[in-house]
Amino acid sequence: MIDLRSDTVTKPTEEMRKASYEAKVGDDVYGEDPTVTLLEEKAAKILGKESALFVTSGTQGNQIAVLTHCRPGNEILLEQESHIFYYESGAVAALAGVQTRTIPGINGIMNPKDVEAAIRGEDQHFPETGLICIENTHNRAGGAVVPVTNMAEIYEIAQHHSIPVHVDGARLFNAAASSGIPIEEFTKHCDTVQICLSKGLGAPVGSIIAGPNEFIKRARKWRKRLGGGLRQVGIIAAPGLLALTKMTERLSEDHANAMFLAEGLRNILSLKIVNSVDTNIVVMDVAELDLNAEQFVQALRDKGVLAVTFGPTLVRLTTHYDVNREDMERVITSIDEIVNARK
Ligand code: TLP
Repeated sequence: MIDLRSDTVTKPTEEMRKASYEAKVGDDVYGEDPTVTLLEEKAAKILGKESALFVTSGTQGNQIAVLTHCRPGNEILLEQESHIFYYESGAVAALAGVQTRTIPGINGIMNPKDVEAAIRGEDQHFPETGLICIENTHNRAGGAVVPVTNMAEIYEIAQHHSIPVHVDGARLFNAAASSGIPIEEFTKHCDTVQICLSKGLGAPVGSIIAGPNEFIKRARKWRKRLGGGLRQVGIIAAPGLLALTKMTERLSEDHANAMFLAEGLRNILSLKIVNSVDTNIVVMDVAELDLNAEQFVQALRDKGVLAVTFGPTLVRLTTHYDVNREDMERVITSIDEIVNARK
């Protein structure tokens, strides 16, 4: 099977498995796990923030950020297709007790004017705007890169209104690799950021949230409340360290594979690539084939390729460390066969 469902499917490398085996560990709730401490220190430095916290998943990291920034009854502003809104099972409502105000973006990019217009005033009828979230790269916009300039404009507005900004940077290293701009140029335009170690970077588990010392201290308490205080966590932090230090440089290979795949698919008439393919995600529309996305995904599965539906007629293909150029060629051939069989 060629698994293009997500970059979350990558298996840890031999080096990661060995690092887990050899990791120095201790009880991290006592602050005694040297490996996770090293990972948190390194991550804070790379992300240009005072402190960082290891969490179990991107969802947990985003939720801890919302819980730490907001109070129940707050309103948070976020792009209408953002992961926090679309894919986190309503957690911001269920856990933090905040309501969402969504802003339609173009390619995942919110117009700073729309963000400013959505910030609430003093009227007693209004909820307080507690947080602005930006997602970069933007998953449902097909891995689109949100430009540093857009983040800077939104951050300036947020600071003017004393509202914090959180970046869901599950794939922020992809944004940095694609644009050739260092990651700290992105992260300097937010208060807090969440990055995933277990997507394109290949670690088996884990995310990082980074921000000011005082924020991370409170976030640590929220992590504990959620049952995320872990003990000999060095076992899983050790692969995370390798992900952070050794895997970021190679993300451009995934981007090149996605571009190659998109090019091949563009040559197939009656298929439409609907995203800009900035990074490792290709989204195609199969409407013209008279198939819905589910039927197309099943047809692909029958040919040994795994993909996910992304809308009634949209299918997402994601490249990652465990697939190569040859796999891309096979996927193009398989899709070509499915399309030809419909003629
Ligand atoms: N995204 C997953 C699914 O949940 C949709 C995927 O396959 O793309 N932020 C963004 C932008 C994400 O894309 C994801 C995962 C998360 C947060 C959550 O990360 P995890 O899965 O570690 O909770």
